[in-house]
Amino acid sequence: MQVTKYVFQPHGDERGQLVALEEYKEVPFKIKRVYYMYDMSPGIVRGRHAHKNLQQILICIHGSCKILLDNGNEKEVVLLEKPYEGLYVTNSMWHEMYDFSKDTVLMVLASDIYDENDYIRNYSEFLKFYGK
Ligand code: T46
Repeated sequence: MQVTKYVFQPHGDERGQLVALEEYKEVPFKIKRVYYMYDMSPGIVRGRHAHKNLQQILICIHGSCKILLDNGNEKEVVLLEKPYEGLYVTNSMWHEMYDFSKDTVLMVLASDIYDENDYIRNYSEFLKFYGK
């Protein structure tokens, strides 16, 4: 299973670190939306869906969390714990985010605006949609 975890280049000096992300450069798509989540309750799971078209990069800019990726044939768990790492989640990946540390801020760069019709929230439908 192909999992792409980007390691972005921080611009560091004695003042601290800065990471810059540009569309079609560090990020392989046009960025049409940025959203982030925080204050996750202990033990909760978010996601549990796939997308029909959306591409995304998940960046844990503070704290840590795990992402389960499932392409319908194989599953893999990825730990995000560095603010300079980005996990590429393509449309065909069922994904679940869990094991959030208390202070996690998970930021997502997305290739399109929010559209509930792009979500596949039922696992059997996901398998069917992608011909698994
Ligand atoms: C995804 C994972 C990684 C909006 O109104 N606009 C938005 O852009 C988003 C992302 C969400 N919402 C509303 C829809 C729901 O009422 O915010 C609420 C929570 O969304 P959801 O339950 O889908 O959140 P997650 O954390 O399960 O999933 C989110 C993204 O929705 C999803 O696309 O891939 O993060």
